[in-house]
Amino acid sequence: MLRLNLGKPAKSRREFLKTGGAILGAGVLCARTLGLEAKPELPDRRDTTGQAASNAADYVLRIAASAIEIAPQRFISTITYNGQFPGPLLRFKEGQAVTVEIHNHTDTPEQLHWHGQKVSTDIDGAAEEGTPYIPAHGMRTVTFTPQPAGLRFYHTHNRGGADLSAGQYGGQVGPVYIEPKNHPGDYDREVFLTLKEFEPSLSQGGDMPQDFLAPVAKVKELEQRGESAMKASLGKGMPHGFEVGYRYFTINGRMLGHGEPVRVKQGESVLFHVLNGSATEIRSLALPGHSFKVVALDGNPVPRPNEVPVLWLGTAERISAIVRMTNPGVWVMGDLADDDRRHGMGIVVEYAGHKSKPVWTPPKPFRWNYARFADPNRTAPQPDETIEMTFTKRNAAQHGFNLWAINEVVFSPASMAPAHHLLEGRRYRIHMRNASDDIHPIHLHRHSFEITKLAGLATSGVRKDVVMLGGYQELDIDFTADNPGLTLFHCHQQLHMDFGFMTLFDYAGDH
Ligand SMILES: [Cu+2]
Repeated sequence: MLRLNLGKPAKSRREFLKTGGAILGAGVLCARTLGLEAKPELPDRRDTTGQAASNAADYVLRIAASAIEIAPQRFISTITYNGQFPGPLLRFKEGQAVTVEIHNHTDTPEQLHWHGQKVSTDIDGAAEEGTPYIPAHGMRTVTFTPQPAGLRFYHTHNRGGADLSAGQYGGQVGPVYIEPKNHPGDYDREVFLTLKEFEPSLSQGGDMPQDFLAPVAKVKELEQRGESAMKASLGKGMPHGFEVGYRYFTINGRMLGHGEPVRVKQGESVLFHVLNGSATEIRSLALPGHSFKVVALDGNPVPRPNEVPVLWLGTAERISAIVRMTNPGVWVMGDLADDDRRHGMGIVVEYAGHKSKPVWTPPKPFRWNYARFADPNRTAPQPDETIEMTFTKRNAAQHGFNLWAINEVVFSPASMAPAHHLLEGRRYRIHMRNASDDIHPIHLHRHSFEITKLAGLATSGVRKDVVMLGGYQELDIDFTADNPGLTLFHCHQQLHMDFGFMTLFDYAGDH
């Protein structure tokens, strides 16, 4: 029996159970292991390990090595939050302060990053910004006001480097839902899905999907630059740099067919909150015979909700989408990559009264375009300043690992001087140019940004905190400098961020 702790005090315990029911139904972990059915109410501020939480904590998270059962009798040993995968769903209320106690039962100092939230550098969970570590075998209590509303998440911000048991390669990922003050309410219930691979290994050259993004406008100059650099390094006898592959694929910690299905009724509308919790992979998701009405990207409502046959999510991206259950049967909701789906990347959707072998049929080819959800009648305001960034790859330059540079600077813990200086209140545009053939899920900490130009086409109204930039393409994002303090900007692909793909902003007056 796994020992798990949910760490929710009595006052909001019932609420957690209510909302947690949705994920349990979707097969996060069975109620047996969570002990939820047996003990619906906790007697006091203790988590289920019997350890007392201090007075003020609304939630307790415990970082520790544990076993998770991804299929019957198939156990993964990894670092988790509270002994489960994903970590417990933390439900916050927009604008209502919350206190979280984070215990670190490992030998490694930890950073817990509140991804997608507008918090201070002291809370954010990035050593580069100066957030204090949660000491090994120690703890840290953080109090902050959750914002903005919507689907966020928490994850470790430790570096993995060449160590594929560290960083986000393990099980340190959990969803956060910040309830908006006013609910849209056009659905019957919510289901949270966290997509995650386990047992990573290195290979030379990968098979990442490259051709699903739209619009496509490869920039000749970037392509020539990237290809000549690659040719030069291969010509010197260098192999391709390392990529990461995985043995097991899961949704909510269970391989396809081995968890509880998502149980639905004909006619109901289910709001899926999908989180790509992968360290390195881009994921897709389709449900045969159904479409997804995308209502939010990275937790932020989109100006133009729109139906799509497939969801695509770069590392750390989130999509909230409503599915109308109008096609009774038993279906596989899964990744388009046959290999990954066969190794677990999917979950069964089962209509009430139907029992049969789950059916998978691939959707028609479909390209993912953020602008589909944009506001067609709005033009983004002009920025006060534009920051130019070019991303380059140095093939296999460090012990077989690719190094990554922003404007020719490879970020390293030894050289962390902020490269860009912000003035509070100004609107900045980052003009990003990708001189590599990889897709990069680009992330800005502590701020939301607006996509303002996609492959040469102006767009407006889509606000995110991670965006995929296609190979040899250009992309503009705008943000308002409204949260002073050091601010990290990086590719969220763990292998890229760990090997240089990072930079820091600071604000005038920070020092
Ligand atoms: Cu990248």
